[in-house]
Amino acid sequence: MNEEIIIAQATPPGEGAISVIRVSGGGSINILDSVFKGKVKLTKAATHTIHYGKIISEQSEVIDDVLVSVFVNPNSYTGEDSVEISTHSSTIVVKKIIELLTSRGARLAEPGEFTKRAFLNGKLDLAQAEAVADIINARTEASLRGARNQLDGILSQKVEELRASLLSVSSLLELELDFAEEDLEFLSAQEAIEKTDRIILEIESLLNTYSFGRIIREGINVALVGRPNVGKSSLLNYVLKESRAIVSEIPGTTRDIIREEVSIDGVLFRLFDTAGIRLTENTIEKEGVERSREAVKEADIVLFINDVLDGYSEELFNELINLTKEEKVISILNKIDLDRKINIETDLRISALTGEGIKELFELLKTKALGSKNYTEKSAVVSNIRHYNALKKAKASLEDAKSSLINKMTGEFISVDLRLAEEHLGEIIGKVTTDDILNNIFSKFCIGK
Ligand SMILES: Nc1nc2c(ncn2[C@@H]2O[C@H](COP(=O)(O)OP(=O)(O)OP(=O)(O)O)[C@@H](O)[C@H]2O)c(=O)[nH]1
Ligand SMILES: [Mg+2]
Repeated sequence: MNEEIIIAQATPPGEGAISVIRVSGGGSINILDSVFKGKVKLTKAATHTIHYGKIISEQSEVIDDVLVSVFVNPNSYTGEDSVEISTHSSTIVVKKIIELLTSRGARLAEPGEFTKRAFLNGKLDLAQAEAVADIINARTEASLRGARNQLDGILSQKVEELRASLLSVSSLLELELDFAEEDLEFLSAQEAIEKTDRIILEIESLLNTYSFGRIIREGINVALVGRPNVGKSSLLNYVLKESRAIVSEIPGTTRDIIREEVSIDGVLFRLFDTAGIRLTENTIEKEGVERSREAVKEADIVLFINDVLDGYSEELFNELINLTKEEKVISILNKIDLDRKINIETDLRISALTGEGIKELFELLKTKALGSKNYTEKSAVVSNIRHYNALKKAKASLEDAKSSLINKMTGEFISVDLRLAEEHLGEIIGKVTTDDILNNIFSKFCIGK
């Protein structure tokens, strides 16, 4: 148990109805008690009870009327004795209470330190601790659901299962090593290869969830590109249901990238309206066109917009597929309200004026983004690059182990690789960590979490 008492404001700074100050660590209830005047002594209070009282300064002044929630270890978020003080939301009140308690031995918490302690005290594993940050950052219902699953331990459970299967193979192999002289066979090489293969396949299917998981967690970047005047900004405005970008009949209206977010069926799409791509002598427009090209390179999906007036630009399409993968490009014919009979092949025909075809565009965006796979609420999904990399390393170690088995190498070789694979899996849930990994993860949290 960590005996240092940490303190931080858990609510955002600024004015509001209530601010919450969090204090955690052995002795935190005592130090609060020493400045608290209420009906009961907090040190005598049962866990999970709330107490009304006043916080009294060193000069015996009332700083504020507060409600104190008491959590007695191990039944708290951090697993330690903790209190949460709800004050009137005033920057001064919060500052004075924090100063008072730091003068009595608490110290300011680092970002994510409460959650880090929850992890170190075994309340959460590492993947679950990361899910806490994901919940805070979730912008859509789907990303919230994904983070919830991870906090509920669905990914962790899957990783534990993989580790357990791995352990069963390696312990049988170790036995094999121990009794090598006695000609006892606990696991035939063939069986070991099959078991290893099965684990590799399971890791692979977990790895395959990453593109889905990442998009659910982070959203997807969509660039709207095309020749000038084809209706890129009009499409952006239609989707946002507001007149966000300037639209005009003059080609070259948009110069800068306009970035807006929209959530479609719970998935976050980040739309980038860009300058129409053409040869131009105008330095400002030229810079805009350069930015359009950059946007194409960075996009997960490129909406290549053409219109019925100018027709399809084969030349620009070729330029785009030099900048990005062809499968990322969706070609669109806009302004079909002007000519419904026109004979031009594109993935979609729309009108940014009337909204025709926009529903189909959303559908296509969703399938393109998420793939056809539909992971259920209960399936383990990888959404974090750290987990993805650890799984990839585990898979590589298992493949090494497998080829050692095939090549009839001695047991030690195989055991080393199996142990490595197990460690890589352990990194995901924090069975194996380093200070670097922990600092990297928790420093991205906010203070007070
Ligand atoms: N009839 C019709 N007109 C459209 C449609 N979409 C856009 N327009 C018109 O086409 C013109 C150009 O539209 P913008 O949205 O500014 O085109 P853009 O692609 O953003 O143009 P730049 O920013 O100059 O590259 C405007 O006059 C729009 O009103 C459509 O679906 N149907
Ligand atoms: Mg525009």
